[in-house]
Amino acid sequence: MINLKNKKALITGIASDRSIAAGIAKTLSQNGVDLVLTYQNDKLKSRVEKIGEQLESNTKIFPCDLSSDEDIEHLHDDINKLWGEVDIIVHSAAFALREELSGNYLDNISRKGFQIAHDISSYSFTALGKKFNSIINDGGSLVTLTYLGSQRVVKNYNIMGLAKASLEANVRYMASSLGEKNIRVNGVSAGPIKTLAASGISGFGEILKHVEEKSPLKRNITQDEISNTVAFLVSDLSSGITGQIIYVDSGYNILAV
Ligand code: NAD
Ligand code: 0WE
Repeated sequence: MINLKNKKALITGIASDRSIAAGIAKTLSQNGVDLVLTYQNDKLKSRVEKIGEQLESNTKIFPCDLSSDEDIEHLHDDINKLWGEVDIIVHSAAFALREELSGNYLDNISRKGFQIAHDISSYSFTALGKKFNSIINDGGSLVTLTYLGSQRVVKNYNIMGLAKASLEANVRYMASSLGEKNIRVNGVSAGPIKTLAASGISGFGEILKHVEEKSPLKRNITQDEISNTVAFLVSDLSSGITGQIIYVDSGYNILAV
């Protein structure tokens, strides 16, 4: 059975109770995992604190803007003081300029926007692996969240598709890098789900409807289904799995026509 009791997890990417990372925090907490939750900026601090208070296990909250090496270093020092070790790192952050997430890819892309998307959505996972490497325990597990737009052209996903392709390659290279220490690295490719990152995306409602009509399971996925897969990936049940992208998408990715 799944046993995560007294494991220590760092969870990034909570912005609301709908966040995929908030669901992961709830599930890991229910399985006896001690948590550090991070928030991106002061605007999100109280929200993340409130989510932390509602959890069942020991939870600490620290700031971390993942675009800042200084913030990541401070977070490392905070966690090193608190625990001196960590078993689980969940990376659940992505960002691209809003104006580059719609319309024609080549019309709207810029050098700066390209860099920002790759920096926040892919390099930040590398940065966490690099900074925390020396305090991740034997048997540790890193997980990130990705989307099918890395593999196929999804209308309006645009630059985020390239950033997710980079993130998925990152999963493989980080798995190779950390494998000799018995630390595993995997990605969960989630189907569309209504979160802040999805709000205001033009056509998102149609994407949800399309998956409901066409996917093998004929429905959309839930926050809990993502969390349960992450719980599996950070537990010993998945001890032989590393460098993989696991689809939690009602089977949508297998379809052609
Ligand atoms: P969300 O808006 O709740 O979470 C996105 C998080 O990214 C926020 O907490 C935000 O604070 C964080 N973030 C952005 N820039 C940051 C920075 N500079 N420093 C620190 N944190 C930063 O939305 P979500 O849907 O829960 O997204 C989480 C992950 O899941 C993302 O990687 C997203 O690409 C991925 N994903 C989402 C969906 C979906 O349909 N919602 C599907 C597949 C994958
Ligand atoms: O990865 C994502 C979205 C990530 C995202 C969202 C935003 C909105 C606010 C990155 N950057 C920003 N920047 C903002 O200013 N998803 C998988 C959800 C998503 O976004 C889409 C999708 C899907 C699915 C955008 C277009 C088409 C489909």
